[in-house]
Amino acid sequence: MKRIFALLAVMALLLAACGTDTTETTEATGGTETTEAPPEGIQAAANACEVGATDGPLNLYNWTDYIPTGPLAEEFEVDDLLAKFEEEHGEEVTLTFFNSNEAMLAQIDAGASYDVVVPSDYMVVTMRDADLLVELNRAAIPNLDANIAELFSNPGYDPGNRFSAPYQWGTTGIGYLYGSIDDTEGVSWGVLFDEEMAAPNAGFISLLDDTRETLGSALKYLGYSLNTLNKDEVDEAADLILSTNEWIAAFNSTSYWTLLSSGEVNVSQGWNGDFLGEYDRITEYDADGEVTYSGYDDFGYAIPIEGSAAWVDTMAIPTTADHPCTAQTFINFILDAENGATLTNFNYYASPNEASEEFIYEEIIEDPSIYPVPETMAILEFFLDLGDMNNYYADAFTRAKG
Ligand code: N2P
Repeated sequence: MKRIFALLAVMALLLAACGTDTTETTEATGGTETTEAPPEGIQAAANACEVGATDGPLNLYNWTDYIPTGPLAEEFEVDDLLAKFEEEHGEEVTLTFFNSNEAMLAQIDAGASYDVVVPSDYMVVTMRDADLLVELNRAAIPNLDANIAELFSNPGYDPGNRFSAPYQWGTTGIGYLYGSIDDTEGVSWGVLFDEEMAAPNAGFISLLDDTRETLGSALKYLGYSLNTLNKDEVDEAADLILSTNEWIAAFNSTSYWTLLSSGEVNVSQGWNGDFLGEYDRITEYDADGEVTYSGYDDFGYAIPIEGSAAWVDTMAIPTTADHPCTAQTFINFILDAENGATLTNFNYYASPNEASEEFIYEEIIEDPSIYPVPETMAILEFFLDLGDMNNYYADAFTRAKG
């Protein structure tokens, strides 16, 4: 457990900084109480919800395969959390997947109604500043104050967790087939972005289809911040990605882990839990439960030496929600100690839920690809909301995809 405390100390510094960006997007926090009219509509409805209350079915909008349910929950031998919620609270859940923060934002912006969405840290800032999020009613979500590690209770992107509750946190890196890249001790982003280093795997490489992530990794490779507001640097990163069109197989955020395990790619940019969960899923056991084949023998995960991204994904209630009480009851349900552990035991992402730790599998807590060592944490950067530069990044990424 000692190792985790050292890691958390580094993480604390990173997280506290992750809202203090160079744009002016965070200034609204804290100054609203005295001047604003009493809340109306969805905010008033959310404020009136009592703990455990429901007001209709739950419409959940989440990243692909990011919550255990259906056949995948069975395969991973963990609780089906949606079925469990339905059973405990008597409300049906509809789950829809999205593939990037920006795709989710576009839907909410266009008025699509969801009760709970799962934005990453920087997107909480974007959505809050666009008045797209309901302020959480803490009385209806007691687990937010009771169970969340102190480190995650006052993050820079959302001081005091007023608009968001942390869901999982993780890193961005490279999943690879052993033997496909030379130096597995010091993997460089060059295996994706540099023509010569990528050559042995040409046609067997995938990149995320994600404005901030894909540009972010290219920026890191070039030695820049993944939050740079310098247009020349963003252009340079976009040009670099454009050049990879010669040797990559796909931009993919939704099934890259199976592309890797099935041999369609050898090297892939992606999120740690998606890779590690897949390596576990393909592990085989005999009748006595002994491992006969381990995915970890064939595949690895690395955070490149040039540095990379760390992120916190959160649960939030968009102002388009129809069922704010069910939404808050669901958030409280996910923040339960055992349910939070189920999430991590399925996702292979680290948990912000301190009360969950005793229920998380030992091998996950001990895995430095999931709970990184402090030296690794020190080369990670959180994404910040870019304010006026958001569109510039979006256009650059469109251009980069060719
Ligand atoms: C879901 C992974 C989502 C993590 N497959 C993105 N921050």
